[in-house]
Amino acid sequence: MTMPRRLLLVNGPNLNLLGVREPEIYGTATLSDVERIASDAAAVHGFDVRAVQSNHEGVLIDAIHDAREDCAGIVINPGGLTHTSVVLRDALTGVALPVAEVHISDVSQREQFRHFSYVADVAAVHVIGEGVDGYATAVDLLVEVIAGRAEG
Ligand code: DHK
Repeated sequence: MTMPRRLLLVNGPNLNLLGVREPEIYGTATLSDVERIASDAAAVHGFDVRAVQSNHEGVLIDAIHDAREDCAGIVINPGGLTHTSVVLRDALTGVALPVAEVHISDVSQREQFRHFSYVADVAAVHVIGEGVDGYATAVDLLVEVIAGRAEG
């Protein structure tokens, strides 16, 4: 099968509130802005993006499972599930697609409970603390990983 030229973009709980939520931490860009940033970055590489945001863990897991059908990789900001969710991690390992983990804020400089990520060692790419532009960086780096794996 030829490699699908599509990425799944996953944003977890509370990221629908981007733009109004703690702007001093997350900035003023909205979720729509984030999805456009990722789509524009992907388009440069000839990829499109399917975006999902949910406040419900199971919806995110179903979207990750569905990505097996038609996506070459996953860009994910799991929000607070980063620090709590074994099942989200298991979904990512289960589909075995390359993963880029994104955090808008620099979680290493915040509360101790944000320092641990269940996704970190599953992800091939980590972009942390670059604001919403980090989504474009994550797309660029993930496409490199995908291309490298396609070459074998
Ligand atoms: C977003 C969240 O919602 C938090 O729960 C994480 C992450 C950090 C971010 O920086 O994008 O701790």
